[in-house]
This record gives sequence, structure tokens and C-alpha cells, in this order.
Amino acid sequence: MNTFNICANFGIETITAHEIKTGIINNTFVVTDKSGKKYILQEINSNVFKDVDGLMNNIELVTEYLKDQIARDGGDTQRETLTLIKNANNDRPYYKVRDDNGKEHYFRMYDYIANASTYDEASEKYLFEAGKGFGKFQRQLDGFDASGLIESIPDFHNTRKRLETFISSLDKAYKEKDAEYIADAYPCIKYALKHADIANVIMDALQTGRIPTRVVHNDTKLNNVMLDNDTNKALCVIDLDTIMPGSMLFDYGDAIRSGANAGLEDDVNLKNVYLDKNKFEAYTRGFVSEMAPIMTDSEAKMLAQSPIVLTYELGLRFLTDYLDGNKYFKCDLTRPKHNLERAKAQFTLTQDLIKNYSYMNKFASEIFNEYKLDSSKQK
Ligand code: GN1
Ligand code: MG
Repeated sequence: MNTFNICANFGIETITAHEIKTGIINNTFVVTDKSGKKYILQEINSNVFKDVDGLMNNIELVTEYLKDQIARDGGDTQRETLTLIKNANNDRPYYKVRDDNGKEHYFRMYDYIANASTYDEASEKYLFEAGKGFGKFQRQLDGFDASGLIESIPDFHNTRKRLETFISSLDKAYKEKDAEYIADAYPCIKYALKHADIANVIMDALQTGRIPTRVVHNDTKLNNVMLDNDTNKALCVIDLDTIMPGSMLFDYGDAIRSGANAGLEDDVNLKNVYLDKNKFEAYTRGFVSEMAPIMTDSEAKMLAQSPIVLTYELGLRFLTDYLDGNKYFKCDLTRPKHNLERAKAQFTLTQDLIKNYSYMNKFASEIFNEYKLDSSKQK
């Protein structure tokens, strides 16, 4: 597929294109036109997102709403959220094309946000800002009417369903894969089954109404928030593909999973993988400082449980993809067991988070009380 032709279908004459390799779902490029203006071009993974029209409508609704909120607060609507570009027919915010084999490909373009960066790992100072960025994002969406949103991936953070899917993939793998392929995964399989109770923690609280359903981001990996290069403050939350109703705990938990891991998400040296307490504290402070005014006591009480749930869940997802033959997540082709390595790292982190639960719980509740008190003073 020719990047330059695709950009032309958005009315943009591009002269350079560079791939950005951080996401593991979509394909992303920075492209530049003749005048030097930059854009983001993305091929949407339509194996993962089955209803691209609905997905893009979600992103339009959310970014329009955010732009109103940002303008109301006196912010910069061009830099503090994403700006979609319509296709050259000006009828949709994406472009669809069929390849020679008849497969459909979907592309979208955004304005490029200059002088801002994302980080796969970052210092405590940046984690504090990232926490504020995701917290503020969620607060800005507090009044957003979710009835127009589709579920871009149904049951995305339904950990119980993720566990069921894992068990059926395991059954299938026993029938279809050779014994060695499964034996390699055995320690992970054992871990997943032994800790199955974790899958109920947030789902029970949501389903019984103990915690509220909110509109949340659902993919708060550290590199999904941009920091301004001059101020080093959070500027713009990106990757809006999974904005759907869910729990605030999904966003907090996934951010700790990704930002406060001392190692890499797919670290092969498992000694590197543990909770970095300083990073945990910095992110928690940033996030809670923004969210305390709207966070309920029940949500606050569950903060420390959420990284355990979200890390376990991603471990299950990587392991399931390994058992399915690596169809969902993009893998490093030089690492045939990449998904299994990812699962091992996630379960190693899960175990360390379980070990640190009391500490995390004490810290999170102190911070919540501190900021809750502050916000009630300001009322
Ligand atoms: C995927 O594309 P990216 O890297 O932002 C995934 C997340 C995982 C993450 C793990 C739609 O996000 O759920 O937490 O990889 N997104 C989807 O790296 O499945
Ligand atoms: Mg994503």
C-alpha cells in the first residue's frame, strides 16, 4: 500500500513518511507535505476493530466534546486533543481502500502535534504529569453523554470474559498445537488458572453498582499521553480507539501496570520486572490530584487492587494470543515466543503487585484523603 497515494486521498501531497513503532495494534506514520507541515497517518487494524465507522464516530464525538471543554477552560484546542482530517471527498474522517486480494484497509489522518513527546518509560517527574494528564482527561469527560458511543471492542476489560476466552483457547491449543508449544507456556497457564479469582474483582464491583460506570480511555499505557517539550507538562491524551463506558479503575490500573514497572512490558530478564515504588507514588499523586473531586470512596478503596487486575488481564491476553498462534498483537519477528515472553513479564509483575498490595493501598488512600480534603475546602 503506497503511503503517498493514501495521503492524496485526504487531499494532502506528502513527500516523506516515517513509521513510528510504539503501538502494537495499528500502523502509524509521521508524514510531511511539501510545505514541511506534518501529519499522523494511521492504518486502523480492522481485525481488532470490526466496526471502523462506529469507532471513528466515537473519536469524532469525543474530540468535539473535548475541544469544547478545552476552549471553555481557555486551553489550546489544536494541541490539547487530537484533530481528525476528513478524506478528500469530505464525507468521512477516514479513507477505505481494497488491496489486490480484495482485503479492505482503513486509514485516518490527524494533525501532528509539534513540540511534544511520548515516553515508553519515564522519570517520576514525568509520571506525575502523565497521571495528571489522564486524570484531567477523565474529569473532562465526566459530563459526556455516552449513549452515542459504540463499544469499539466489546468486553474489552471484562476480565472474567478474558479468562473464559483464555480457557477455550487453551482447550483448542491442546487439540491443535504440539505438546512442546504448550509445555513452554505451562508455568504461565498454571499461574493464570491459580489466580482466576482476580478476574472478578472489578467486574463484581461494576456489576453490583458498587462503583460507577464512566466514560474512560481504557488504554492508558504511558506512551498514550504526550508531554509538552518546553513545559514537560501533560499536553494531550492520544490513542482514542477504546474510549467506551467502563471503570476509572481500568485507566488507573493500566497506567500503573505500564508506567510503574521497573522493567519492560516484554522484558526477558524477569529480575527487572517489579513495582517501582517511586514511580507508583508519582503517578498516583498526579492522577488522584485531578480525580479526587469526582472519585467516589468505593473507587478510591479499590485503587490499589486495579493494577493487579489489569496486569493479570494483559498477561491473560498475551498468553491467549500465544495459544491462538499470535494473531492479535504485533510481535517482534525475531522473537518467536514474543507473546509468551510478554505474558511471563506481566504475570511476574502481577505477583510483585500482589506482594505490595498493602503498601499500595495505604499510600493510595492517604493521597485520596489528602486531595479529597483539598477539593472539599475549595468548594
Ligand atoms: C495495545 O496499541 P497499543 O500499544 O496502544 C492494546 C492494549 C494493551 C497494549 C499493551 C486495542 O495498545 O489493550 O494494553 O497494547 N490495545 C488494544 O502494550 O488491544
Ligand atoms: Mg491502543
